[in-house]
Amino acid sequence: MRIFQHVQDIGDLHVALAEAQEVKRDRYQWQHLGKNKTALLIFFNNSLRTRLSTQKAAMNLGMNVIVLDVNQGAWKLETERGVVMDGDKSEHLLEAIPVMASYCDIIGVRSFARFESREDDYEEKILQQFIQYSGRPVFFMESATVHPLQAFADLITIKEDWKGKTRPKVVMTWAPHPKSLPQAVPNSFAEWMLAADVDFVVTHPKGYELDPQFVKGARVEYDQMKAFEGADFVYAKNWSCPGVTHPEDYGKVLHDYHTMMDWCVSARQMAVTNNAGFLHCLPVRRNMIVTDDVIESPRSLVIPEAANREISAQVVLKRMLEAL
Ligand code: AN0
Ligand code: CP
Repeated sequence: MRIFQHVQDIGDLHVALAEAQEVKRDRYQWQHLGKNKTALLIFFNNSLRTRLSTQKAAMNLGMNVIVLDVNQGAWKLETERGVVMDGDKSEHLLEAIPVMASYCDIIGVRSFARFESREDDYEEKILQQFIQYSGRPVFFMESATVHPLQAFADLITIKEDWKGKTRPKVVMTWAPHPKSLPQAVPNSFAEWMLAADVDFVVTHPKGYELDPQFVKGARVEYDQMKAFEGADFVYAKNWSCPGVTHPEDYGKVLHDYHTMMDWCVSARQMAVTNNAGFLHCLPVRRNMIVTDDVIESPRSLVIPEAANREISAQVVLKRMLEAL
C-alpha cells in the first residue's frame, strides 16, 4: 500500500478485518518488518489518540518513530506556491516535504480543513503535495476531508460488538457543537459504512448535507427520532456546513447551538433503538454531543473504539512496510 486515504485503499474489508483480529491476537509478531525503518508522523493540528495509537502501532512493528508538531518548534510553513514570503512563514512546504522525507520511510500527516476555501480543502491541497513531493508512502491521519484510520477502527469496533449477526442498522447522527468542526470524520465513516455490510442511515438538520462523493447511496432521514428507531449502533458527530448546496456557507455553524440541543444524544433517543452501541471518535464535549449517562452506559463503546485505533494503524503500517 502506497497511499491510505479512501476505503478502497485497504482492499477487501473482510480480509482487512481478519487481519485486524490477527494483529489483536499477537501485535508483536512482525517486529522484523519495521527493523531500521522510520515512520514520521507530522501534525499540523492537535491530537491525543492519533498521536499515541499510531506511534504505538509503529513500535509494535519494530519501527523507529519521529513525531513532528509543525506549529511547535518547526519553522512556520508556507503552503501556496508563488507568494513573496515576506510574512511570518520562514520555510516553504516544497522544501520541507523532501527534507522531511529524506529522514524516513513512511509518512503520516494530520492537516485539518482550513475552511479558507472549499475547493482547496476538497482537493486535499496539502496532502496531495506530500504525496507528490515526498516519494514516500503517505497515510492520512485526518486530512481536510477524510479520517480513514478512525473509520477503520470504527468498523473493527462495530464488527467486534456485532459478532456476526445479520446486517446491523448503523445510524450516524449530527449533534450540536459550539465551534466549526471539519467533515472528515463523518465523510470517512459514511464511506466505510457504505462499503461494509450494514444498513446505514444518516440524520442531520437541513443544511448539513455531506458531499455526495462520500454519502452517495446513503439513506438520509431528517427526523432524528425516526432515524434512531431500531438502530443497532449510533455514531454521533458534529460537523460544520459542507457547503454542498450553498458553497458560501462552507465551514459555518448554521444555527445557534442553544436552539439545537434536542439533537444531543440522550436516553430519550437511545430508548427507541435496539439497545444500540454508542460510538464517537473522541474528543467529545459531554452534554453537547452526548449526555453523561449515555456515554457512561454499558452500551458506550467509545473506549474500545479508541483502543482499536492502535489496531487500524498497525494494519495500515504493516501493509505499507510489506510494500516498501
Ligand atoms: C476534530 C474533528 O472534528 O475533525 C478531530 C476529531 C478526531 N475535532 C475537534 O477538533 C474537536
Ligand atoms: N479520534 C481522534 O482522531 O482523536 P485525536 O484528535 O485525539 O487524535
